[in-house]
Amino acid sequence: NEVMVTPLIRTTISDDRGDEPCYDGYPASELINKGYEIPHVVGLLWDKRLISKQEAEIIKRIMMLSADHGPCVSGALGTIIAACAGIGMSQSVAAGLIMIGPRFGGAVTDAGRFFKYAVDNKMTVDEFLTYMKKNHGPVPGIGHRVKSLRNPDKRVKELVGYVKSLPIKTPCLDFALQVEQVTAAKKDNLILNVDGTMAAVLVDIGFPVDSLNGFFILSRTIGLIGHWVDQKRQDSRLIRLFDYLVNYAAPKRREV
Ligand code: Q5B
Repeated sequence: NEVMVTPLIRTTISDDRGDEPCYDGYPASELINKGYEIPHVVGLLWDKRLISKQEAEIIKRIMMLSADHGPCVSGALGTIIAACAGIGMSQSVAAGLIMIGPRFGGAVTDAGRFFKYAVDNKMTVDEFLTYMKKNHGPVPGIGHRVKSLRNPDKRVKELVGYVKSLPIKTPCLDFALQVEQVTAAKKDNLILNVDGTMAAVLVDIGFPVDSLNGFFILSRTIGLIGHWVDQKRQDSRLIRLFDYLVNYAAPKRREV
């Protein structure tokens, strides 16, 4: 007797029931043997689309440029502190990943969403900035703690230069660069940052807005794993902040 069961979940991206996984219908071994690369797998699993060679090259460059940004950024610091506390790899990497949010690394989705909104609605830069100020606050994808007009972000210049050398239309990137002209003139660290650049480029090559933070998360995971292995290799010891790094603003000890 056949028993009919209502499926618990529905998937539309992959199938593991044969002798190997198929990503959006493409067997993994065929992808490997026909010269496809990791960005193609990203395209299939995140956007159900076998992306072109040109798009794959753009994604590869985005991943390489954003894989790590040193030990001082929120994500790496979270992973390093956890590693030094003796925490295992997956939890330490998760501690770093949890830092990815609206201010650090996780502004890609919203940057893409809002740049696209502006382009779709044919907004001028001034209209866009007024709209953002009134409705949402700081523009995602704009601003950096240490990079500025005086200390430009080479990653951004590199990606913009490469994408602009290709025969593709880049309305979001063009708009984001126009926004930067206005914001950076007001304050010199309000440049188009790595999140904003990735976002604009990825929207221009058709990736869905909701997938965009995934590009930072995926790439930066490479770096976070590196930081964990690095601390482990050095047999690093527990980190405890020195008192002089803290502004103790709590009331002095008093009687109850
Ligand atoms: N203001 C990133 O801010 C940062 C403004 C703005 C209008 C803005 C800030 C921000 C949007 C989120 C974003 C991704 C927090 C950054 C990344 C990866 C990384 C990291 C690394 C890597 C820096 C001071 C004054 C205030 C603000 C105004 C600032 N941003 N106004 N639009 N976007 N950006 N995040 O310098 O009048 O004084 O009150 O939130 O895109 O995460 O390497 O570090 O690879 O790991 O700390 O590159 O820009 O200054 O926040 O104190 O603001 O500027 O309103 O104005 P800051 P804040 P006022 S890339």
